[in-house]
Parts: sequence; structure tokens; C-alpha cells
Amino acid sequence: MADTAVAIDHESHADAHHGPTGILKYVWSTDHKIIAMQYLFTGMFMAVIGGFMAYVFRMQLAFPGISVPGYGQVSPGEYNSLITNHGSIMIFWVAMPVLIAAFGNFLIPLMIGADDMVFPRINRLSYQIFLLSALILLASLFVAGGGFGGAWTSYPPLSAVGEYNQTNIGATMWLIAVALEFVAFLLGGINFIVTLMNSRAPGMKAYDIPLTAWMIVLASVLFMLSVGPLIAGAAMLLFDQTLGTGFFDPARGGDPILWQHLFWFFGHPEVYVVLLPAIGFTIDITSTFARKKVFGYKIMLYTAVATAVLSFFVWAHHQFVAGIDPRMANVFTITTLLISVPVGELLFVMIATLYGGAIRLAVPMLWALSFIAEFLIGGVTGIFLGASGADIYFHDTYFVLAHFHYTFFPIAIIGTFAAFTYWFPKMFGKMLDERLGKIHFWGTIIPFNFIFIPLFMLGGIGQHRRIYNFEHFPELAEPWMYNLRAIATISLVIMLLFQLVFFLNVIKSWIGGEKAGNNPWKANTLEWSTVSPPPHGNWAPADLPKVYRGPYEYGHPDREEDYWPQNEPD
Ligand code: HEM
Ligand SMILES: [Cu+2]
Repeated sequence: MADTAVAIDHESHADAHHGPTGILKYVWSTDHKIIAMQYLFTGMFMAVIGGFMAYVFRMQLAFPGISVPGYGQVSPGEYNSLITNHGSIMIFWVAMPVLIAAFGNFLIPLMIGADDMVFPRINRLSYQIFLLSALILLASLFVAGGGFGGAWTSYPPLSAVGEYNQTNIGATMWLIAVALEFVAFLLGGINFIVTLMNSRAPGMKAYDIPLTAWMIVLASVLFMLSVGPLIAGAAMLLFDQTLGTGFFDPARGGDPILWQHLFWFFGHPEVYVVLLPAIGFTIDITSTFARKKVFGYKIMLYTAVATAVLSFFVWAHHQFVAGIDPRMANVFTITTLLISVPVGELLFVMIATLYGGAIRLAVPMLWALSFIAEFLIGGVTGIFLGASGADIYFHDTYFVLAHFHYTFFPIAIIGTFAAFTYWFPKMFGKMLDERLGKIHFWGTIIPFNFIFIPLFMLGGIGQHRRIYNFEHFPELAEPWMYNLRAIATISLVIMLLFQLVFFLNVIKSWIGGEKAGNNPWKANTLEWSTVSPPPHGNWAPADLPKVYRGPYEYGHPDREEDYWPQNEPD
């Protein structure tokens, strides 16, 4: 029995044992943990670029025409390209790779007690295609005409016709990059789904799976079901751009609104694709640091499924001003307002988990709590936009912009820091510095609110998105408006500077940090039962874990210890 396990283990990891050595060992690895690191570091590198872009265009907005330190003067075309690529990078090359691919790869096999993914080579291919897509996107910034400037939503006819967008090559490269990114995540998602279904430790039933693993897999299913129409749409747009077809260009008999349907049929579920993993991290962290069982495991799981299903029926709220029939707008208003019910429920479960817990405000817990608070602001402001009447006024203003940054920032940035600070000890075997961690936390959260609350106000008075210079609009060029813009921009600079504390903390702790041990947070899930960092194969083949109970048995009355690991025999 044990012998066959060893034999199988060796076979499936053949190329890791006998393949390339040195640095190539990491490049060509099929180990899910190494692939997770590749995704993590690539995503973080892209976040630095996306953040730098935000810095450049925010400087232009607050102080029009200045030479931005570290960049220079921003032209109108460059402005468009910067915002387009900032949005695209943050969603497709930061949120997706970090939340889903990096943490999904690292955590799913460890949380379910498996030695690796079911398809390790597909996993490697997924990262390589992802890397290629990132390189194509970055290269597109340097081609003749510059990077694509038609916004991350890429609406035609602007995106379909080179004469209109003036960034012919950039537009096509952007489209190819996005399409390849989709391929990478389809490959990765198949792996996650199959692995969760097939590789669970003996004894681990559906309701024993930690919610983080469930949420990442649900997100993968949601992505898979929503992205198909947009892949077809992307191919059609590519033909419009390069072959002269007219799917979306009215001048050639096409329908530009068709693209909006294809894009948002994917684009709105995409918000939940990145939200679900962040919800998974937050609930797991909340439970550990409140030393309490998750309030309503099944509520959480089925509410997430309901949210995912409903998210397929809200897409046309992006088209309230695109000329859809007002009766149809009513239908989409109802579905949109309805989805706030399950999402609210997810947050209530977190709050109920906190209630009466023995809460410890360690750094990961601070991030998790701030996720609940900040995401709530994003959710509540969405209710205004979901109501079609109000949206006619708010559409395409900074109110929308501030709303979706209050959802995406908690998801992509707060969610990442929560997960990173919680699992860092497992990933690198060292503890992060608690004091630096808290400085970084407050240095991020406070400025974040000072960036986007002013933008809510400016949006409320009608300031439009995607405008290079508000001096062209006298009604938007009052001194008090410039003061608000300056507050937002200066807060961003402060926030970006505080990220240096994070990088300092990572490097310092990685090199000289206190050793973490297997289970520094006294948590129950299986990843904490192996050594930190886990070896190739995760556990010695002879002692792969068995599961005896659910993942959240904290504060059990019959036990002296306040936690009860899933793999501990009764
Ligand atoms: C680091 C702090 C950030 C700041 C200060 C910031 C600021 C901005 C601003 C001012 C714009 C609009 C520019 C315009 O319409 O003229 C924008 C656009 C956008 N941002 Fe951010 N952003 C930040 C982080 C993020 C994150 C983390 C995400 C997503 C995960 C994100 C996603 C987007 C998207 C999708 C757009 C729309 C781009 C478009 O209109 O095509 N941003 N950002
Ligand atoms: Cu939407």
C-alpha cells in the first residue's frame, strides 16, 4: 500500500525530481507551490506597475500639465492609455493571478490533503500562458501609437476602428493579451475543480472542505461559465480590427451594443469571480482569530452559490443609458438590488462569527476586519447605481469610479494582504514582523479612504470619468474641486510610500524573521499540519493526512485546547 503510494508519487513528479536544476528547476517546476509563487510574484510586479500608472494619471488630474516626477508630461493619448492599462492590469493581471491562481494553487492541495494538483503539467502551462499574456500587454505600451486607450471595457466602435482610437497595434495586442489571459485561467480553473473533486484526504466530505478552497473553486466555475461569450466576442472584435469585418462597427453594418452584452455578461460575474476568494480568506481568518466556529458554514456556501447564479442576471445594469427599453431596465434594477441580499448575508455571517469570539487583532485579522468595513461601503453605494433612474445621473461619473474602487480595492488589495500575512508563515517558514505589519496596515487603510471619499463627492457633482483635464470644463475647474483632487492624489502618494514598509517587512522577515513552526496561529485546517514551508509532495507519502471533522472546531466545550485540527484522531 505505502509502496504503491511512493511509486505513484515518483511517477507523477518525475520531472521535478529528474528535470532541470538550478534556477531552471523553478522555471520548469510542476509543483503547485512553486507555480503559486510564480503567479504571486508576477501579480505583485504587475501591481507595482498598475499602482505607478495610477500615480501618474492622478498627478495629471490634480495638477494638470505638470511634469510628473518619475514620468514627465502626460499627453491626452498617454492619459487614455494609462487608465486603460491600469484598469486592465489591476483586474486581469493582479486580482485574478494573485487571489485565484497564487492562493488557489498554494492552498487547494494543502487544504484538502493532496500532494499536488491533478494535472501538474497543465498547471505549469497555465502559468506560462499567463506570463506570455503579461509580456504581450507590457510590450503593447511601447509599440508605434502607444498602448491601447479605449478603456478596459473596450467598447466599439472606438475599439474596433484604428482611425478612431489611434492605437491600432496597441489595441490588437491588448485584445490578444486579454484572450490569452482567459486561456490561462480556464486551464488553471479546470485543475482546481478536478483536484477538489478527486484528491481530497480520506474522510474529507463536502462540508469538511475549508471555505477558502470552496470559494476559489466556485470562482473558477463562475469564470468558466461566464467567459465563453466574451471569448467569442474578442475573436469578433479582433476580426473587426484586423480583417475589416463589421460585427460591432455600425459604419459596416454592425451593432456596438452587442459587444456591451458580451462584455458585461462576463464582466459582472467577473466581480464575483474575484470577490469569492477574498470572502473565503476573510471568513477563514475571522474564524481563526475569533477562536470561533464559522456561523453558518452551509449558509455561507449556498449563499455564495446563489450570488454566483444571480450574477448572471444583472449585466444590463451597465446599459441603462445605452438605449435599452425602460421596462427591461426595471427587470435589471430588480435583479441588481436583489443580489445585495446574498452579498449582505455573506457579511452578516462574518459579523455573527465575530460575535462573542475571543478576538485577537493580529495583522491578518486587521486586514480581514477592514475588508468587511470597506467592502460594505462599496456594496451600499452600488444600490444607488443599480436603480436605473438614479444611474442615469450617476452613470460614468466618479461616483461609479469610487463605488467600484470600494469593491475592487478591498477585494484585490485588502484580500491579498489578509491572505498574504495569514499564510506567509506557511509559505516561507518565517513570521512577519507584527509592528511593521501594523504600520503598513494603517498606512494603507487611512489613505485609501482619503483617496476615494473625495472622489465620491466629485462624482456626486457630476465629474465625468475618463477626462484628461478638467480645466476644459469651467464648471468642474473650481478651486475647491482642485483641493479635493489634490487630497486624493497626495493620499495616494502617501499610500504608495507605505507599501515600502510592506516590502521591507517581507524581505526582513524572509531573511531574518522568527521561525514559524507548523501552526503558528493554532488553526485547524490541513495546511497547518505539515512543516513550513511544505516539502515537495506536501507530506511524507506515508503520512498524508486523514480527516476526522470540519475545519472550524474552535472553542469546543469538551476540549482543553481551544482548537481541534481536522486531522487529529478522536
Ligand atoms: C491604488 C489605488 C488606486 C487608485 C488611486 C486608482 C485610481 C483610479 C482612477 C482615478 C481611475 C479613473 C481614471 C479616469 O477615469 O480618468 C481608475 C480607473 C480604474 N481602476 Fe483604479 N485605482 C486604484 C486601484 C485599483 C485597483 C486595485 C483596481 C482593481 C482591482 C482598479 C481598477 C480600475 C478600473 C477597472 C478602472 C477603469 C479603467 C477604465 O476606465 O477603463 N484600480 N483608477
Ligand atoms: Cu455590473
